[in-house]
Amino acid sequence: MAKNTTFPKDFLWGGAIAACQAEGGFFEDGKGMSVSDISFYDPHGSRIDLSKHLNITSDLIEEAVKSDAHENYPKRHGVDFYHRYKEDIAHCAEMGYKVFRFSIAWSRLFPNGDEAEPNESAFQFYDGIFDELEKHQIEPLVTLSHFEMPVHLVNAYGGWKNRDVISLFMNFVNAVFERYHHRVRYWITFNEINAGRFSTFKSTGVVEDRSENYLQDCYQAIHHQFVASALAVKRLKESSPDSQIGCMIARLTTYPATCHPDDVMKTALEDQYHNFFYLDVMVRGKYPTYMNRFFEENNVSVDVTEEDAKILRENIVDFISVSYYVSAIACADEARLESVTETEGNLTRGIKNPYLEASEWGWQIDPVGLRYSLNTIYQQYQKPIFLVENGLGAEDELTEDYRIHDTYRIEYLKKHMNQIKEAIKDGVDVIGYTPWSAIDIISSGTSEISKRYGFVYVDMDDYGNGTKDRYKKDSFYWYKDVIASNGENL
Ligand code: BGP
Repeated sequence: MAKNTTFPKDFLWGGAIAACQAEGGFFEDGKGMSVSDISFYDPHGSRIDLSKHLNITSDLIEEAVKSDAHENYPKRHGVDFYHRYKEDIAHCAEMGYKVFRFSIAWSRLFPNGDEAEPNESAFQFYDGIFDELEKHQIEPLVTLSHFEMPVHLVNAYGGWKNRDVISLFMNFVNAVFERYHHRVRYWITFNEINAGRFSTFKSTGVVEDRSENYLQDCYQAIHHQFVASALAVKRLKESSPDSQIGCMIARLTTYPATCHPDDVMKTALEDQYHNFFYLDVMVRGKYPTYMNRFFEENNVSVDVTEEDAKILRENIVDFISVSYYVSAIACADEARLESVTETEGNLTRGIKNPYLEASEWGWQIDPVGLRYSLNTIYQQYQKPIFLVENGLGAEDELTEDYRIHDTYRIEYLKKHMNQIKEAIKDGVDVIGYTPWSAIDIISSGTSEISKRYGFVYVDMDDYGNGTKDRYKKDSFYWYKDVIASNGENL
């Protein structure tokens, strides 16, 4: 390994997946249906307007729950990680991973979510993953909740807006910690907890056509997740005081459209409301005062009990994890702009930045934005930062000789890794990097596999047809070399 590298010598290089997008195994172990198993694939859907996927109605839920087909619900078959995890983890080991990020599906361990005891046979599957990681000396980085809430809790309880779900989630957390606390050094509680505002159904199970005051229900649900996250910190520290547990947000980086003070002010407020609010609660242990104005102006009144406030105060996280893909633009008065074109991004849509290229899905590619994002978070909290998602979704082509020349993905990752280096030189304590994704998996937003992110290609189409065989992409060999040089050979 190269000497005096910019990346710390114990930097946690790896890759990430999520149970709901990779496992499949929909009919195995008595797994229950999760909110992600409702996500549908629409062959005629737009790639740059995801509104249809975000507006989950009661009719849609009812139709999906009645159907046990998987062709139109691709997350039900995933990429068959359930049966191929040994091969997939061996590929991670071949790349030299130090860490592998994955989630444990709540609806596999507790099919309905309100059972008193976990589904023992589901543990066998996760035991196998931990054994395989141990065999290859790869650290597990486990996400407790990655859009895998049992859909029964949506229909019978109303999802996270119901305070009872906190204790039901803690039954799941207790069962997971009891079984695995001694095998895991790094935990994340909720994947992109700010998705509760922007991808609400997937993240909290709140359904708009069942809400009197939708925004109220969104923030009450997020509050219950804050409390559950803090209780998980408390519970983990009781059994493994040395384990590290982090929160996670999607870093929704926004720039002012112009230097007009109104645009700058709007950007600052959006940063507070959509990023720092969540970190303030989970890193500082209390609601920030700027949210009082936001809640008042939006007719929201979150019920925070004395007990809640005490739990939040006494159980803050050890590290901050973020996903970073894109940046966006905020403008207080679009009439001021010569041209306004909207574009898609992770969780939110925004105005197109004329200085940035975009992917085929409209996601604006902004490597410098990553350095900016890491600096702004670290300046606020001085907590270690784990970059647990970053990658380029793109159409890849499998050649006759089973190669995938994804030079565009290598370019994307190289530019972003260079900016992580810059942030480290700026004094930011970045502890690890798990690009999205270790292998091609089902898109969270559109349920396509065609939006490929992996270092390993999966031979499958958007309906789940194909051999599901794995093929190493050019980026697989490139990343292997990056890890071997601890980030010097970019
Ligand atoms: C984030 C999710 C990931 C991943 C990523 C990319 O919101 O945490 O699960 O999917 O988005 O989004 P997509 O798969 O829609 O391109």
